[in-house]
Amino acid sequence: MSRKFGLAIAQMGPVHRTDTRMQVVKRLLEMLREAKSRGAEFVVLPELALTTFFPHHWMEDQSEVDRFFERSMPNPDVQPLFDEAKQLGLGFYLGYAELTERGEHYNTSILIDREGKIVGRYRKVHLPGHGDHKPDAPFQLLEKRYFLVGDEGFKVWSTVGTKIGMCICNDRRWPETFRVMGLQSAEVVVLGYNTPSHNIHWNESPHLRMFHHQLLLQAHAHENALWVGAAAKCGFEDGCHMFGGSCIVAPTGEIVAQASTEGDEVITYNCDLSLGDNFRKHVFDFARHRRPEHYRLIVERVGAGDPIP
Ligand code: CDT
Repeated sequence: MSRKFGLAIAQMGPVHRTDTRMQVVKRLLEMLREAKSRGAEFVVLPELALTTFFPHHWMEDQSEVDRFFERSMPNPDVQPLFDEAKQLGLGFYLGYAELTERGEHYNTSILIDREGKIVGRYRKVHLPGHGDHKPDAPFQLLEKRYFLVGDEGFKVWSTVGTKIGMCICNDRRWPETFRVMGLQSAEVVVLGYNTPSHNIHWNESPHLRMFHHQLLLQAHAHENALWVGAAAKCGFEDGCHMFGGSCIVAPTGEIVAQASTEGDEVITYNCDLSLGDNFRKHVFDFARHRRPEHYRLIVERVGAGDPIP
């Protein structure tokens, strides 16, 4: 029997350095309303949705860095988002920079139920890029400088009528991210991302960047028999072009909805949560077919080493 879940992705065009949180939230409110009018029950917003993707720039003054972080959530700037979503009966995923009471900095996402309550938090585990200054690069990727590695792992929550897990951007490139959530019976995994169209390390065609994004999401969705919803922040932002390609991927591995612009754009799909059942019962029945005794190296080694004898 089919089980329907109205999933929406609210892709964002660029945020400008001079934009206030209130201006950004106004854009998000419009997209929440559009998502609702198209039958959505849950909306995915991007990574670091409230600000520019500031790790593209080197900053030495910590107070300048901290201006991109939220000290509490919800806070007065973001409260209208929580109020409107509750009013519309929508759950949502929001990515933002979190500064804790203990002064720790994380790249964080939260899961909000249809009553406007925060039910889950995820702190990004795979921080891409570098921590050192690369003044000659056209832009930088300083997540290792500005954020700590997330300390709460990959979790799955029973909420908004499904079992839903979260990750953030670079996490989508790692099979472990999705398998850990697949092993917690996730039916949906949602994420936000900011991905530059250009590679600062070697010459790579922009089309390959999009190809890898899609290839990985499609593979992880299928091999874990779950739905994936991915929301970009994209376009030219603060001197860096980031690709769009926000999408919804079915457990079959098919992209069923995809954004066509690099601006604010809502895409929706009425997902059948039971679509993964056949895969879970047969080809990807983990309990019957997985052989963890042969996967020990995955947790025993971090980097690649010599072949085992
Ligand atoms: N935000 C983020 O994690 N971006 C990285 C850029 C890496 S460049 C391939 C990403 O994996 O999309």
